[in-house]
Amino acid sequence: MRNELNRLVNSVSDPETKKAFDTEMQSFFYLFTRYLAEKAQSKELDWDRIKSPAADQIVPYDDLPTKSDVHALNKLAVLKVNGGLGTSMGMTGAKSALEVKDDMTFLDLTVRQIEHLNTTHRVDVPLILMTSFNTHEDTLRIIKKYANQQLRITTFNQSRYPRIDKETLLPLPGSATDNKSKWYPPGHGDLYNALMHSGVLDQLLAEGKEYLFVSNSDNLGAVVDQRILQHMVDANAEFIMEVTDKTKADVKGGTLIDYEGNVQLLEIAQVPSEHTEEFKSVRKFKIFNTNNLWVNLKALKRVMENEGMELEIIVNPKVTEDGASVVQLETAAGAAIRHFKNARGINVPRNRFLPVKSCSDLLLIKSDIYSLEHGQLVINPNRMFGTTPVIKLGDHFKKIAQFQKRFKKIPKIIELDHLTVTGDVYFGRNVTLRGTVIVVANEGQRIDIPDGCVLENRLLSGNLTMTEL
Ligand code: UPG
Repeated sequence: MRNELNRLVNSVSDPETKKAFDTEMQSFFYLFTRYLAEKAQSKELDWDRIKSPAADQIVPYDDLPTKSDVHALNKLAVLKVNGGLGTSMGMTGAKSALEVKDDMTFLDLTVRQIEHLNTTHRVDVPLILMTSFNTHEDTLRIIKKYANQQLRITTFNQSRYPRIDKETLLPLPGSATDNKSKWYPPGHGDLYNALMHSGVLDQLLAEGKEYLFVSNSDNLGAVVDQRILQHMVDANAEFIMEVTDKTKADVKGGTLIDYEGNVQLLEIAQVPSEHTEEFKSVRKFKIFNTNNLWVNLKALKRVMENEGMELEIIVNPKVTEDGASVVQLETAAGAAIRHFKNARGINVPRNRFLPVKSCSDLLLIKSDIYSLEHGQLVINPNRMFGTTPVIKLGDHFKKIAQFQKRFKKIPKIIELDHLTVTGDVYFGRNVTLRGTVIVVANEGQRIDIPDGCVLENRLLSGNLTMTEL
């Protein structure tokens, strides 16, 4: 592996690019050797030793101070991890470039949220975007239009690591400029390395920034919360992870656990297959990581310089477009929790976690259940119930292109409790769905819901018979 990596580095001629690439490959090599060592030791989590975190390790949101000092905001920067593609929704570009509401993308909404924060409090919180080689261009295209505005937006690229052949354990690319499909961004845990190597960490510290609020670019609920920031300052907590009560919808992601007295992150990708159902249930694991993280920047610099940010390796097996079986070694940002002093979880209300992981999530966010206020999603006051409807769109709606084709217009769902749609179904314009609606087109059949149709407590099945529920 080392020789192969040297060969990749030597394929670069520009000295500066070569140096940066060499650093990147060294970090990759370090991760790879750790992976080999763990593999050799068959180091695995002992499932029976996993416990829920102790009550004093998770602070309830209601216990946080209600008064906050605006000065702390001047020491804050906001960062969105934005290196991932929307592949699970069939997208080939950056997920954050998807239009989610009122013709605005995730990124546009984030910009509005921070502009509002800055004007309301007369502060200067900058927005930082971590991109990857996959998302950089999309991101620059969107933020270009904010170039002449007051909000400062900084972008930096995360690492690009070579995919590894599953059999030979050698890197897939033959040169530094080899095809995109032979490389991968190594997870959002790469944030800390990339912040340091890009010089952005030093730049923030030089500007007097002390706190960094990190979140997923697909979580529109992740707005700056002054109560959490104030708690961070008061408790001198170097790292905070916002967790929320786990629901059955929370399957793709991670939870906080107590493992031999240490609080640490457990991602679904680390769970042995025989325990995945247990992980998905809400019995053993009662909280979920929102990936809204608050990091003390001085402490981060200390950890990076003194001990290095070693994070649990997540092994992600994949098959490339050319059919090659590869392995990707990734890390998750929340795993950094064990490196910091006074680190803790805060159990936050659900409105701080509105992830868009599927087209079912997208339908909800685009619908009349939510409206926008300064880039923030707020539940429509006309919604009678405190909860949002459960939406289950079948495989025909999995990819974004299909979703857009199958909904000529997003239906009105303000009075909906539950929607299940399976099979080849198309929705016309101005459709209203109320109560529980189930639409099932059987194999070989197609259902077209006509324009203006109102479905209330209806089961609509293959032969278009309507049954009252
Ligand atoms: N991302 C990067 N670089 C990468 C991979 C992802 O910036 O190499 C970004 C991505 O753009 C997105 C965010 O990270 O904004 C989340 O990525 P994703 O791969 O969708 O992670 P999840 O499976 O959603 O899991 C994360 C946390 C998990 C948490 C969950 C909450 O790992 O612990 O429960 O987010 O949604």
